[in-house]
Amino acid sequence: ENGHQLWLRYKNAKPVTVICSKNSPTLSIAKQELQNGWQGEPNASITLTIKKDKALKDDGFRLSQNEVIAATEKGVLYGVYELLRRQRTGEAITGEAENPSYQIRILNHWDNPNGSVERGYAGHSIFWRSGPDSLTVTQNDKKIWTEYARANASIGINASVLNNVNASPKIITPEYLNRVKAIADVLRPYGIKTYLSINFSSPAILGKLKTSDPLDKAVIKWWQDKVKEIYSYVPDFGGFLVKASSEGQPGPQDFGRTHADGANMLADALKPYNGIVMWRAFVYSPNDKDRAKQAYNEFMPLDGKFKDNVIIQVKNGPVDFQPREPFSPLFGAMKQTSVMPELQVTMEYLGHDKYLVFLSTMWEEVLQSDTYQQGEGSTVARCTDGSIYSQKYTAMAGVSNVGLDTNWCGHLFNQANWYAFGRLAWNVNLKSEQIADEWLKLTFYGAQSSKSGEANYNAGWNDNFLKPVKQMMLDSREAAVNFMTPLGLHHIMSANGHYGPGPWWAPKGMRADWTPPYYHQAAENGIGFDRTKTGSDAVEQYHEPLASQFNDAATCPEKYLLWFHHVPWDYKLKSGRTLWDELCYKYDEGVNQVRSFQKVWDKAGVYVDSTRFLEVQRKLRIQCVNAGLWKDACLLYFQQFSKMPIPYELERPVNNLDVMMYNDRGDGRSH
Ligand code: BDP
Repeated sequence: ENGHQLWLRYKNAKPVTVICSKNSPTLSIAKQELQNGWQGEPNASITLTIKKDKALKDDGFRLSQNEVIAATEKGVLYGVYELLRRQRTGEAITGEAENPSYQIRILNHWDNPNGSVERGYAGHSIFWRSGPDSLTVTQNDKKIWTEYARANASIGINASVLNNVNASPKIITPEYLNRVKAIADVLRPYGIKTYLSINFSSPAILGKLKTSDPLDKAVIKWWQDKVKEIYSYVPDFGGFLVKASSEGQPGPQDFGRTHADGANMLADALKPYNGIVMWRAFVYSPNDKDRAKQAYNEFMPLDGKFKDNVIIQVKNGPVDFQPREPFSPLFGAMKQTSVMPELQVTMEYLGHDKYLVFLSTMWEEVLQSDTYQQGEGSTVARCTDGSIYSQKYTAMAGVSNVGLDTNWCGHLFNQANWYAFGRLAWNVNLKSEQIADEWLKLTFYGAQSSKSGEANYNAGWNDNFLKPVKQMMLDSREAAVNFMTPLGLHHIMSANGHYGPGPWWAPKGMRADWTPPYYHQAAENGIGFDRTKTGSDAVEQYHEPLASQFNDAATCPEKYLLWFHHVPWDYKLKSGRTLWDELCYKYDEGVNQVRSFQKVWDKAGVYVDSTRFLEVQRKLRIQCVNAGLWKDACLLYFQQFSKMPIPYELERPVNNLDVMMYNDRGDGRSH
């Protein structure tokens, strides 16, 4: 047991006959999956039917005990995976039509051509590697790509961007396109379309043109030719993901043009092939007073100016994938432009491969946030899935956490985040409780109990296992918020590693908006970023009643308090405690929560095979040590400003501030 099988553990399958009048690579996969994983009546027969059905969208399906009906082959495949999933989890098989919430359910791989993965914590890239024969496609490559494709298809993911948004221009040169083609050929039968991130300066760098100005005729022609060339390798190529004029990446602004000029030029080149542009709104410049406002300020004036095959890809929060942020105010505000959420599956700011954090609850919180943009109920989900605004394309992106590690994701429980992303992109209204339940039942299906030594086909279903472990997953994100960034604090991680605590980190000459003190603003008069009307006025970017609610410390949800307000240390919170005391309580609670997860896991261990059990146990220990460091670092550092005692009923810090600061070498790994 090494976790490599993910949630697809086909143990103890029963014989089944599959009837399907058509044949194709996709349908063969569907048949094979049924034969390998059937858990229904032994010797039953099941029919795969492709037919038009008004209630079914392209990828949708309808299930019964012995039939999968869909309008397309892909739909059949999704139906088969759903049927097999239900057989293993024991969920009822009902005849309702099931359709995906978003048309494009896409993973963004931040993989570099040399095989490294930006913010990847699970080993090297599955697509790229360094070395002399780095572009040779091996049997091993194909094997891992097939397994990857299958895992994605099983949860409805139908698109992948194969390279980093900080894109190397060479990705669209012929030698790399050969490999892209090889990957696309493996992904295709699983219903997955291939996309690439491009570098906006490619015309100058690769084509040796004088400029990459999107309005320059030669540049336009260069991209048209390049797109044509790409489609000759990958006839169903999906399109481009673009990070432009952001964090040092080239973009249209280098030439005095707008994001719309840049995006539309590429969109026009892709249009004849039905390709699309996913243009990222992750932009901010060093000099602005409030980084959180900038994407909105730059993009709102462009609303309505984008072509219909452009989607603006917006990170869930206005700053950057923090453990907790309010939703980005761009959701719902851009009314004449297609917008898609970008979630981060890889745990850049949430403990890498070391912490157990089930991200589904965080995404659910964002997706179900009400923007009020079209009255009550205008949730982020409804503003992006086509329910409120008509979008030609709807999509949801997740920054992938997959690498060459045997268990794919570094931490076994990080697999649950990959799973949750796929499930939410398929059904944006699923509850995290349901997703955790499914994942546990599937991931521990047939697990060998270290107590009885037997493979227990009900391991995941045993209430002694399922209930507490599920609760641990559901509590895990709030625990991380508590011991890292409670009450609306954000971006106080150490330097570039974004892992351990670093509220002090501010080297001379560093861009202020890359340092924690910019965000926490701790001083003798209090702590927090003033984004009220008298501060940076970021509240104004939200629709009423949110703008007023966030603007007033008394009505601002406490979980966002220090996001929107600079509050005196003795400010009274709803609990009756002062802000300082509450902060101490939150950090302490976070540590205690992780301690309690250790107990939950140790107790549940008897139902799990020992390898996976021990691995998670080890990681929980690391998380505990780290949670303690977070608490001690933040409390002792902030105490220099609050000058108030840590409430005496709480455990005292056990690490000294000067030692922690000394040990922080900026890579976030020093602890
Ligand atoms: C930040 C990451 C950086 C990414 C950037 C992005 O630290 O590595 O390149 O986001 O999303 O969170 O472009």
